[in-house]
Amino acid sequence: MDNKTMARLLAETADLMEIDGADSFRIRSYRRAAEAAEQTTVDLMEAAGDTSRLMEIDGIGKGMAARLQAIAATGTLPQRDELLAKYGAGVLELLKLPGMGPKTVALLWDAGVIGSANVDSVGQLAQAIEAGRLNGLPRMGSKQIEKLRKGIEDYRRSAGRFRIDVADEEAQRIAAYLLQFKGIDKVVPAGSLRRGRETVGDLDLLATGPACAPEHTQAAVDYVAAYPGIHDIIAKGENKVSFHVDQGLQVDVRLLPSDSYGAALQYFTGSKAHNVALRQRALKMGYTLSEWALARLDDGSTVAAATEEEIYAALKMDWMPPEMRENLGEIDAAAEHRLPRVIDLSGIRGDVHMHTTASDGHNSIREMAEAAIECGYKYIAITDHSKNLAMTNGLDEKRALEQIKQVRGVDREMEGRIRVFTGIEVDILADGALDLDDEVLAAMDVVIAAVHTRFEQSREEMTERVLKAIENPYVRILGHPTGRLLLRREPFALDMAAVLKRAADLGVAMEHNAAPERLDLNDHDLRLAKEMGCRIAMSSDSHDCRNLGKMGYGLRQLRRAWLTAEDVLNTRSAEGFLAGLRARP
Ligand code: DGT
Ligand code: CA
Ligand code: CA
Repeated sequence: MDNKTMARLLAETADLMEIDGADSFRIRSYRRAAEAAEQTTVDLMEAAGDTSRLMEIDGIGKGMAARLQAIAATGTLPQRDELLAKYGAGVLELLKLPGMGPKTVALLWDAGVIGSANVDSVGQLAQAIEAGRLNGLPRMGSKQIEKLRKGIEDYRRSAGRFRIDVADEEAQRIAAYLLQFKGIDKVVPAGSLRRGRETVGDLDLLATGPACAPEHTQAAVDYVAAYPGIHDIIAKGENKVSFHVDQGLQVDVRLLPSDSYGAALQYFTGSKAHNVALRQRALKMGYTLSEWALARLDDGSTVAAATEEEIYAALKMDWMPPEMRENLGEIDAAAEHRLPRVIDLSGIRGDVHMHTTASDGHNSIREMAEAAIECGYKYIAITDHSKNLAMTNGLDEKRALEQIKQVRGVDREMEGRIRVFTGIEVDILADGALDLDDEVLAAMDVVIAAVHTRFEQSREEMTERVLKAIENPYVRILGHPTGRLLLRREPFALDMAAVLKRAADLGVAMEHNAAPERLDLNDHDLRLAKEMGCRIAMSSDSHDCRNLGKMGYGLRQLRRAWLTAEDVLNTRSAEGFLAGLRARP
């Protein structure tokens, strides 16, 4: 253990004692000792056996010398462990948020915002902020709360996972840079990004080409390490460079010879669980599988290495899309040649959730229709917000009826180039009633019902609320069914199985909201929805015509759920789509 770590343990103990309301004199002696440990040139581990040597250090008395000796002997302090057990290890994470000191943590603790035994105190705080439970607490003005919210966002960006779109855009920038190097021919993402996971822990990029041949990689490695977006380099090896980019995302770039490229791609795509299961299968067949090759166990000769297809074929399996590689049954399915043909982007023929300038969108109905034609769509639905969402300028009954006329007008003017359906994203009120009269809903093609407020309701209340909403006979799609915002707002509590079951009975489709900050329903619940017999409608939820057509990240989630084109309503023709929605009363 180095001096810095010992200093940190003392400082953390001081913070925990302050949260606990300990005597300020004692807290100060810990803080002073922490500073002394940080500053001193004495190696504390080495000096730990000699109390008088420790006490010679300015700021360390007899008590603190004993604490340092305890740390040296055990790696921790009993005081620290006790307080961590009381307040939960997550409070140390909380303290890293900007503007968050021990006093504020104590305040949150006393108010019940954070609880013991919870390691995710930051998550608890984020939920409390979203639910408005910080409002009215002492010293918690709206500015302070906003600062905390922003701080959590930043913290998660730097310490945790990153949204798939953020990682993907970074991957594209790095790939464009690498491809400028002579001798790098191909750059592809591996890891969780290639599998299409909604968030990415770190970015794995594989590069190949003549410049990546073993023993000749130095120039290419140097080139990678000179990427202008690098914040700091973590490691630079013979064929690998790891670094952080400015926003905190870690990137691992590997340079690989083309003859083992397939094995590396397979290995680094993962998932770990898929690889473990695959390696077991290989062993049973007398092979060993590594990042270099599938090889024979007896003489080590290579069986397959250049492409993924060859490796899977040698294991007597069908190749499968990376999105399916989570060890959720795909290994057996591939061995028995019964993998489903998962949906691809070319199957999407329409987008049925979007906003215009009537509520909080940026473009007119006509502009959205023209943009959708550019995307190759055959139909769209215009679904602005309803009046309860005043900040979005949501439509009341009168405006909604006017908009129906406008949409029908644009639909006629399009002269069959595209169909434009009428619709609304009607707000589900706190008690499950809908925000617009039934007569208005009855006049529309696509009624999406969605929760936008009171996310903090109990699981029972929320389930009852959503179930009541879909009982309304005009509701045809349940929009972003969990209300989550990735890395920002947790899904609300909901008995998903009960909702899916009732929706399947009623013929209400589940939305997959493909906006990368939502991706709602998630892959797991999409799978469940299919099992329960629900239909799925994927939508962009565009507020801008430039976002139309961006359903790629959503599509990845559908593929992760093993959905086929038949499971998704907007793979159908305009008439087929309407016919697939719940029948009107
Ligand atoms: P992430 O980064 O947390 O979003 O998830 P991944 O899946 O990208 O994980 P990562 O970056 O740790 O590793 C990339 C891939 O490398 C992983 O999906 C499978 C492979 N891999 C890494 N470590 C191991 C391991 O210990 N055993 C096996 N079989 N494969 C591994
Ligand atoms: Ca990764
Ligand atoms: Ca990695």
